[in-house]
Amino acid sequence: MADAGMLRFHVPEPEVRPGGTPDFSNVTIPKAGSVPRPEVNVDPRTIRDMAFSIIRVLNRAGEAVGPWAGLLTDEELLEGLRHMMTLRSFDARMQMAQRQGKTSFYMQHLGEEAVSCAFRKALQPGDMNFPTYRQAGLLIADGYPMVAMMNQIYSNEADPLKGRQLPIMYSSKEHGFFSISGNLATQYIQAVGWAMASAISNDSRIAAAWIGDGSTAESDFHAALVFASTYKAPVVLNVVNNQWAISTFQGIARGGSGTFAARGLGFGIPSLRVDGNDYLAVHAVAKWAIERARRNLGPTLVEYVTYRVGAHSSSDDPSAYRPKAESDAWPLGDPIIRLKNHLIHKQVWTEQRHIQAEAEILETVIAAQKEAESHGTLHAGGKPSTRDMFEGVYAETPPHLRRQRQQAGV
Ligand SMILES: Cc1ncc(C[n+]2csc(CCOP(=O)(O)OP(=O)(O)O)c2C)c(N)n1
Ligand SMILES: [Mg+2]
Repeated sequence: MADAGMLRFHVPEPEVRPGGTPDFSNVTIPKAGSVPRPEVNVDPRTIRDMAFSIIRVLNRAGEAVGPWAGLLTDEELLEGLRHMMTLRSFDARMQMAQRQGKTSFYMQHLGEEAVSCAFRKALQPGDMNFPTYRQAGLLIADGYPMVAMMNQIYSNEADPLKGRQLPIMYSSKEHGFFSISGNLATQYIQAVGWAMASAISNDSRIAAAWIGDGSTAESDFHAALVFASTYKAPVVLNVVNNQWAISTFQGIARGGSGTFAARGLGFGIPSLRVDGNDYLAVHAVAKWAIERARRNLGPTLVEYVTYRVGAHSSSDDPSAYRPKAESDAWPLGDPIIRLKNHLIHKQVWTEQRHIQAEAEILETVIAAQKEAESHGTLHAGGKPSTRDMFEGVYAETPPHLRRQRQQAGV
């Protein structure tokens, strides 16, 4: 006991640093189709091992296999592919627009497109997401106009939020997309509260909470689990584990719990892990969890195992903290390529049609961008009125704001 009396604390270290060889050998990937699909009213105590596995549908050959397969038609899968391709194309154009000085800030979804695009298709109109900045696929897959998203990014005269939010922090009640909070994790407990309110008012709409791996370290996450489990709130508790929280690897927030899903077990919440780069698996698990919420069976925690291929945001340079080739080494592949290969395997898609679709989608995105830019960009063209700053916050403008508005002459 040489150390008696000398206390230490432990700081988890990532496996690899820049310059090192990427290593994901510690990520255990179960075979596609190998995880059973329990009934939605299963006793949570009997499926605790699901918090340590990964539900997968698409195998390496591009086949959909196992008990979670078979929920989507070819048309729905083709539509899903189009949504993911649209999001990727949108991201590329907006990232470029940021570099051109047309907006101050942008955040991409590269590699994570399946999570939000597939989840949206499992929801019903009226359900409410409490998203983070990494779920724009919820809007794209619900048909929210790209022009409106771009107007928000440019904070121009047609910005639905009138320049009052950081670019990419969209909001659309009609599309079930609650205003994004820049203060991470606050939306998690709000989602549980919204779900409880929906139940209190005998409504049928459920809520979906969203959080990143790093943000689960915030106390709001844990408070949300307390309320969700105690009151069996009709909510799906989503954790998107994309391995990174800016420059902090997921091991810091995960700490001693084996997985993020395992955090739910102490609360008696059924907790699943799913291959976040597998459109079919994400959709099937989302459907399962959403059905549980809708049938008053309580919350489900879902961890999406994925990888943030791009930089955290337009202000970040990942080469400072992780090997450049790390995303290539990620064992779950790319969500678009995997769905594309599946559809080619099913003979409803071809390489040629894919290339053609890429070009068509890019054209649509560019057309939307032209339209948005006709309403202004960060430094050029139309802007929201200064007056907007004073409106839409209070039902009745308080005297001190009225005075300030008069002083500003608007
Ligand atoms: C309460 C709070 N703390 C810190 C930040 C700064 N911040 C913004 S994004 C981010 C990383 C979040 O990582 P994660 O939750 O894994 O989500 P990801 O970006 O990977 O999707 C941090 C620390 C913040 N916005 N709010
Ligand atoms: Mg993260």
